[in-house]
Amino acid sequence: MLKLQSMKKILITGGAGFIGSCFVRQTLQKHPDYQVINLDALTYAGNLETLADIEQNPRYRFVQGDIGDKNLVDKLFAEGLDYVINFAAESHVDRSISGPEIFVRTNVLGTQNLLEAVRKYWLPSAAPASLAERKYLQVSTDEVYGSLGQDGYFTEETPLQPNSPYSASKAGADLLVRAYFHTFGLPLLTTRCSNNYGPCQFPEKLLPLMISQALANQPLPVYGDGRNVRDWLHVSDHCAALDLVLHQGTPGEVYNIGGHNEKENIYLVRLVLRELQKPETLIHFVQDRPGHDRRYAIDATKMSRCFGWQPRYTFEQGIQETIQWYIQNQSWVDSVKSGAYQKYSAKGKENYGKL
Ligand code: NAD
Ligand code: TDX
Repeated sequence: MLKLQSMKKILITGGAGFIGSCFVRQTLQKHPDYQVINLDALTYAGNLETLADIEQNPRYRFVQGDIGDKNLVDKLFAEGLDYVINFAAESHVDRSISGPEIFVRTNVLGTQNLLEAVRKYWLPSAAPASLAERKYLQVSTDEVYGSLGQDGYFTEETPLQPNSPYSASKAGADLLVRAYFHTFGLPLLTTRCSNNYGPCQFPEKLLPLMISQALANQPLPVYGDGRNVRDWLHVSDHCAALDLVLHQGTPGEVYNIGGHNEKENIYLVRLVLRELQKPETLIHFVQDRPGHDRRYAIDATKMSRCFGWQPRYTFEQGIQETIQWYIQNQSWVDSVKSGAYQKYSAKGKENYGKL
């Protein structure tokens, strides 16, 4: 077993969220020679209960804090980081419509703060060889491309045409990554993924919300005509793709990640009701989301061409497993909805004090 000092260090921001927590767990399993630092502000969407099983792992450390906090981010970079992967974000489109400001602060300015630290700590001292071994990966979304008509796919060359404050803030961050690569020659990568599903997703997003409502025999609110299309990918397939890009990707490049599982929302909602043996009378068509993108579909051929990546989950298997997970983990859903998980934050604060 390697000593902690000789291990590689990876900073995972937003590691207490839905996708970040999956990536934290995957990294600890897949890279026994890595130390993981999870920097997360524990907003309403961050939940350490999700990571309770690994909190005693000596290769794992949690730091509660904001990616926009210059002093804190500087301290972490000063410890010597080999990899940084940025999941930290405000991630819900509806919240960006009711309150855009925090989206700009976290998603744009927070990312810029991380990029400044990369510039400050990785550029001046780094010999070209060590710079080449270091990587920063910005986890972005297909929503930056805007909306598709009935046909076609988003490729990495599709122009950015974000339509919501959320997607505009993610696009802003993507453009900063692009600019910091071109201007400063930093080892920066960007991925853009389609809609994720799987365990531990906050129950404001379509699938966990619909499961939770159906289990409680409450109305399932479907926006507009329910025929908007999303391209679904299991969270563990997304994380496996991110690990490949982080280690084998070419700096300056963008990689699209998607599952080729285009489904209308109403199809997914009916599937949930069938699996749970609940009546379709629970479906309530409600007022549409303002600026609601009609269709997303990702062309992920670059990922398979460059790295041989393919999703492991079929849509059917992944959705069934996910529905079962929510049935068996209703206490997790109740806990994050009620905010009871905040008790775990106290531990994080102690950790932060130890910096
Ligand atoms: P999430 O909302 O579940 O988690 C976000 C995490 O970031 C939370 O733990 C939260 O506490 C933390 N956070 C928020 N603001 C912070 C700040 N200022 N400093 C530090 N931590 C902060 O989001 P998610 O669904 O896991 O998404 C993760 C990333 O992946 C986001 O960048 C999102 O844009 C991107 N993405 C998500 C999807 C999806 O379908 N969920 C698809 C493509 C890309
Ligand atoms: O109550 C609802 N009713 C409904 O019809 C909710 C919450 C959503 N919807 C619709 C809107 C979308 O067409 O379902 C679809 C999916 O909605 P969300 O789960 O809010 O996801 P989306 O807006 O597609 O964005 C997601 O995918 C890309 C994530 O939230 C983003 O973080 C990610 O970047």
